[in-house]
Amino acid sequence: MAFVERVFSGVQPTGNLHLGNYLGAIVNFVKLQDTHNCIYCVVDLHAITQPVDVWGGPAELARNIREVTAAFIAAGIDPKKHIVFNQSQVAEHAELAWVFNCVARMGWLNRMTQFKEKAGKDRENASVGLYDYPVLMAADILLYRATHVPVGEDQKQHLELSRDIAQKFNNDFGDSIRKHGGNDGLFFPLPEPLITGPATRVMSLRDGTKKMSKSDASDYSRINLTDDADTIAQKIRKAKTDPEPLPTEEKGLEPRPEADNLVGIFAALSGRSRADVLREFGGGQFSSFKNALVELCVAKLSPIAGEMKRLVADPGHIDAILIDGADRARAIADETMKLTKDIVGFIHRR
Ligand code: AQP
Repeated sequence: MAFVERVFSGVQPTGNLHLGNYLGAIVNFVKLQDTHNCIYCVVDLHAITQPVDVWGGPAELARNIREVTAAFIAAGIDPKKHIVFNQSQVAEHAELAWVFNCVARMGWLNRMTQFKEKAGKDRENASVGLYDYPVLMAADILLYRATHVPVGEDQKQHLELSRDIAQKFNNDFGDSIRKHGGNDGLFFPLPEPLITGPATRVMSLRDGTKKMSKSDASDYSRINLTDDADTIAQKIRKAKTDPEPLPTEEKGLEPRPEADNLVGIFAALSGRSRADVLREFGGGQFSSFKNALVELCVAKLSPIAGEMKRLVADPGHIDAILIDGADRARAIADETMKLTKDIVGFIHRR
């Protein structure tokens, strides 16, 4: 029996929400609302896996949770038709993560490149939560038995781990799953990553070989969703390029990561292909292309920034949206958790 299609994805409230988060994830969240039931989560339990100075402490965390929620809504996510909530309000995320901790293997987690990058050289000092991050992510998705997960390219490996965990759980408990009437011995679906669009990996404006990232020390490396028009213009004008004119064909972008990145951003924001963008700007200087990119970025992002500002000015309204979303998410999560307990053999109140 096939699983009912359901979309789940999350964004961490760690500040500096940027164009990469928007083009790699949020734009696709918005599109999927037309075809799927969607659950979009502000993953605050993930945020605290980093040192406190990275996520900013309690007041900053609450502010960032509301800001990500505002970005979802300002970008076009409808919290009435779909579900928008913050992770820590649904305790089953942590509960299922514990079960999955006992399914996932150390060897699988040891291969996760994000942990290696984020822990850096001082691995002994990284939190256990940072190491366990991908297991919690598997729980986030599978708690809703989600079948599709829109993410940026950097999350591909974690999605593969979620599939491995789902598969091992289904294998380990196959007989019990059948006994409890589950889907021909399949309880959890193997979630599919949706890594789509021309900007699945937006790069830093200062270094075309590095991902645009919230935690980059230089604010000039990224365009934040809250940047005003002047700041966007300054950042794009200062963005690193090379001395050559833009190529006329896509192939010419291959050895030029900064040019490729800017053309990719233009393509994604305008809904055109890279080839089409190069047909218009190829052979020309970066300065005129950058002027057009500034205009496009400001036209697309300013209304979102304005709406975010309006929404965060009313925290009570945002909190009510999150509480309502959490109530609806919990109803689904509770059902999955009860069935999981039956399958594993835990005694519980029905
Ligand atoms: N540069 C990017 N290009 C395309 N997609 C991106 N995403 C992140 N950066 C890019 C996608 O945005 C979604 C939310 O990301 P996240 O908040 O969960 O965390 P992250 O991937 O750790 O984001 P950052 O900005 O890169 O933060 P730091 O600096 O902490 O590493 C995800 O779908 C992600 O793929």
